[in-house]
This record gives sequence, structure tokens and C-alpha cells, in this order.
Amino acid sequence: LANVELETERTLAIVKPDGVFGNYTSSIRKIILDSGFSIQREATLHLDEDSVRSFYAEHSTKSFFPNLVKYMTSGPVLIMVLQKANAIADWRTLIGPTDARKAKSTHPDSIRAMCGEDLERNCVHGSDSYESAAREISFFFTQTFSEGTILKHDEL
Ligand code: RTP
Ligand code: MG
Repeated sequence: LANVELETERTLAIVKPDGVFGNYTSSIRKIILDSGFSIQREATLHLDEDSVRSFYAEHSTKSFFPNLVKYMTSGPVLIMVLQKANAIADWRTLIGPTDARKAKSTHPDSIRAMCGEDLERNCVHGSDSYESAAREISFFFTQTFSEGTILKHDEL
């Protein structure tokens, strides 16, 4: 393990509409910074249905997909690009299991236990792999992180 250096990674985090409406954004931001992530980019957006369908395209055939689209368009979301070593896996650990109800019993310190409700309304998103993170970051932000990067979905 001594020779293993964890690579700096970026991942995409979203505070979903229930998290924003519940005023959890500042406590979530504090957890993020206290856990050693830097916040590279952030934007508050109100996603439209097409954007959610495209963002969660992997779930398009699932029975919960229409509800997911309704949920994610129900209000503004806070989108953040987080960076640190092992960011992708560490952010997934921090948010806890998909089912927030389960999270409250098995992962009481997780973010979903704090602000989520159930399997659907779980207040935060995290990229689940390197490939997802790359796709999701470029979905919302231009790929270069140079000065003056422009938000692609500014108009949503
Ligand atoms: P996310 O992508 O939002 O970080 O969540 P996840 O990886 O933990 O879970 P995933 O399987 O990717 O599901 C995406 C989101 O769809 C909603 N969902 N509803 N009613 C249901 O059975 C159900 N299952 C999933 C949740 O909002 C979940 O986060
Ligand atoms: Mg997922």
C-alpha cells in the first residue's frame, strides 16, 4: 500500500430538489469541504425534462424513470464538481446507499440519512464510476477547467 498513490479525481455531485428545498445545501457544502474535497465548479439550475432524461439515460427503461424525471424537475438543483484523491468512490461512500430510508438505519452518518426520505427522494447524486464522472461533468460544464469556463446549460 505504501507505493499506491491515489490519483486526484473529479466527480459530479448534485443536491437534488428535496435537498435544496430542505435548506441542506450549506450543511452539505460543509461536509464536502470538511472531507477534503475542493469544489471546482458549482451552479444552481432548474433542469428541464429532456435534460433529466438525457442525464439519467441509463435508467430510461426502468419503471421508476417517469417519477425520477418528475422528481428531478420539481425544483432547482445544485451541481458541483468535486475534486480530491479518490473523489468518485469517496463521494459515493459519503452520500450512502440509494435508499435513504435504509441509509438512516445502516449508514446514519451519511448525507442521504441526513436529508433523504426513501428510495427515490434521496437528496443527492454522485457519479458511480470514472466513465460516469467524465460524462456527467462534461454534460454540465465544458471539459476544460481553464479560467472563464462557460456553463453549457446556463439557460435551463
Ligand atoms: P444517483 O445516480 O442519483 O446518484 O443514485 P444512485 O446511483 O444511488 O441510484 P441509481 O440506481 O443510479 O438511481 C438513480 C435515481 O433514481 C431514483 N430511483 N428511484 N423508485 C425506485 O425504485 C428508484 N430507484 C432509483 C433515485 O432518486 C436514484 O438516486
Ligand atoms: Mg446512479
